[in-house]
Amino acid sequence: MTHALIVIDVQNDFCPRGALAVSGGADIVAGINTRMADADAVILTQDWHPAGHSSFASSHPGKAAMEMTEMPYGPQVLWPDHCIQGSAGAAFHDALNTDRADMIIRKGFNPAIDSYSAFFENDHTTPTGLHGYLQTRGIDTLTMVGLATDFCVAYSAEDAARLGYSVTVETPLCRGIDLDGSMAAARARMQTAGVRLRD
Ligand code: VGL
Ligand code: ZN
Repeated sequence: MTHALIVIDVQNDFCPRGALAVSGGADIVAGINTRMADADAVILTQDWHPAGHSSFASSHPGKAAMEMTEMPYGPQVLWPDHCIQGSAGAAFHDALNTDRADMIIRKGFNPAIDSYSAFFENDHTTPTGLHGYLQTRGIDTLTMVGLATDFCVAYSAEDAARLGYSVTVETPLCRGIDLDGSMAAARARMQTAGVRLRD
């Protein structure tokens, strides 16, 4: 068993005062740093959008943030502008121990497709490359923590379980957005996919 800790999107824009602040987002950072000690590998993900990204409400005239739209790949929540490449909001939280990371994987850089999951873009087809990286390192067991529980953490965990990894989400080291029941729905989907939720 070779075990990786996958730290999802612990970035300023998902923390208090950020553009898409997740309630309590900064409270998990110290615990995540501690959790790094017993992992064989630590991987960080970084939401990394070009300006004018298609997931931004500002790119859809007449639409407001948190409304839905239809994309060629299915329904999509429209977000406030966030995690713009190179911006302070896209940087990791200052207190996150980024030195411990073996790899940082960026996602959401394709202007036309959002990417919640660390494994596939939201078309569920375009790979990010993380699966290949984990396979070539012989990593088979994943612990996931970070932001947001009901979007990027959940999508990553579901994809990982479907790809055959043994996956645990440590919910005390995650925080969620909870938009229209998205937290309960995400928890149910993760469990159906075979993800272990450690509450
Ligand atoms: C996320 C919404 C948009 C996340 C990223 O990290 O959960 N949510 N982009
Ligand atoms: Zn995003």
